[in-house]
Amino acid sequence: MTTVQTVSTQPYPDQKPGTSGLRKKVPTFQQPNYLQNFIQAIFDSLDGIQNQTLVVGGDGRYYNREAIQIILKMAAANGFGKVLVGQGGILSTPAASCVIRKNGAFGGIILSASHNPGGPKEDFGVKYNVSNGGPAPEKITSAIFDRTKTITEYKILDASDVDLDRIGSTQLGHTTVEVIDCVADYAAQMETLFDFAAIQDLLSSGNFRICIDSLHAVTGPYATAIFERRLNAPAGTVQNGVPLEDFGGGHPDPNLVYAKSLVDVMFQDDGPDFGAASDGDGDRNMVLGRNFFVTPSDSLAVLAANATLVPGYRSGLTGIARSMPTSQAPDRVAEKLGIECYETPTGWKFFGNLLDADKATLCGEESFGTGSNHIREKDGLWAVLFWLNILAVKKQSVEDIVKEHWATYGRNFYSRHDYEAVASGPATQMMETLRGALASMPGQTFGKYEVAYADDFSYTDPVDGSVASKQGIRIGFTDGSRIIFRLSGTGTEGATIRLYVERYEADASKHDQDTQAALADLIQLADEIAQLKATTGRDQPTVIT
Ligand code: VG1
Ligand code: CO
Repeated sequence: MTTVQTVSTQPYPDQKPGTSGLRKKVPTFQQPNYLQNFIQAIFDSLDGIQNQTLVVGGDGRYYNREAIQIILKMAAANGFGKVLVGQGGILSTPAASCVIRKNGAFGGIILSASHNPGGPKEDFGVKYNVSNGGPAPEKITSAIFDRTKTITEYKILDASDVDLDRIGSTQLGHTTVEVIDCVADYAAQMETLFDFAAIQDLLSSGNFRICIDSLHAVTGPYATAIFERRLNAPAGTVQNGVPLEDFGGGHPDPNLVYAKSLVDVMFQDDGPDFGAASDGDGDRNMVLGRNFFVTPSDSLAVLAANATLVPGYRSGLTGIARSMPTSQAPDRVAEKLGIECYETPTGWKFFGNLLDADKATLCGEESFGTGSNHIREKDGLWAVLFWLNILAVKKQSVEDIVKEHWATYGRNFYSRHDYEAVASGPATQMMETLRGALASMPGQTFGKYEVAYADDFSYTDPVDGSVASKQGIRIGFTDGSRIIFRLSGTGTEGATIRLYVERYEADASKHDQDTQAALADLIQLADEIAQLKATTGRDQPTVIT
């Protein structure tokens, strides 16, 4: 017998979703009813869930399985007709988006804190995706937050746990729970977009080696199935391919600092020709050539410029979209192609309307996120396959492709500096002080730089007219250079300040400079303007990319 229990509860004040869902330390989520409150708040904020289908899965981090059992029983008690859950509780973020779309689901709950570390004392997260497969827009996340502040009870089925490891259906009350292969739908979709035969030829040609690093996070099973099994890459191509609850103690964040295991393989003279890493939930990618790092902003620009070489994009792009702090390299490609390049706030949720309205085909963020209209999330392995498809057609090295791109379009030198886990008070104060100084900045000169505009970025969605304000402080100079300051909306400890710096260089003879050297005066200027070092008490950023 299974009965619906109605349990009384009290609101928690801190359940406001950030850039991508609610992220907190595991012990916070383990407080009595903490997860239950948030899940019930999600269900209460949605209209018409009765008999609908819900998709559930996560990146396999610590607390994933316990959370899924709770969510399944709550989904059943709240009247969903069917719940699709990835085997072992696993679904990468892009795979979840794919499964939601393919099955016409009402929405999905993805359990992940993405690039944040996992483990009993580390991070956990919950995000809700809507029926287009994409992150819930702000209208919904605000409604969820409002609901968490007034919640008094939640509903849960009194039933035994579902076996998450066995593929097949079970009944939870009136709800069918179907455990599905977590890779199949996703891998099948990739085959429709890319020329697998050409990539397979490249990988078996004997003179092209790749290394895929899953950083012990969710892409392990996906990468192994796609690269080693379908594309016949040698066993061992995927390293750190077994998802671990604590990601082996590392940050599952594909950048030059945290993906050191990949960097070590790629930055040597006889290293592989192509390398890539992905993050905790599989939506990010870092692409490397031998001894060569591809900036995510450049990666988006290169994919856009070469899109018609790839079957899924043969007929061209309707437009490109990038987040505001992403470099303007994609804008140059859009200009040449005669298409629009949209500039949105940070966070994938802002791309959803543009993709649904077919205003953009490719989207990207400087934070190693790239994706397209095939789903409504960024997609790490999709970007890797896109690169491999281009490499299979062009038969050039990664480095040559990027350098040729710079020679054609000019180079946008670009870097992001993160000051992680700094004190919240001073960081917020720093942003306030900057905000106060913006009005007087235009026209001022700093060394050779003259300020053309200075504002706090505000975005009006061209499809539904919704407005997002206070999305990052931008100081733009007359030569097109930019300095941007934002506070992260995904951290769980203190504040994280992000500084983004960009400078355009048309002269190809200057494209080989080291990025930090090429940006040194702007970085120095950013410190003078914002007093970053004084505010944070640090003389170095935590991470430079
Ligand atoms: C960061 C990135 C942003 C990305 C977000 C979620 O947000 O900057 O571009 O969309 O993480 O990505 P923030 O607010 O910390 O700067 V993921 O891969 O964590 O879902
Ligand atoms: Co992620």
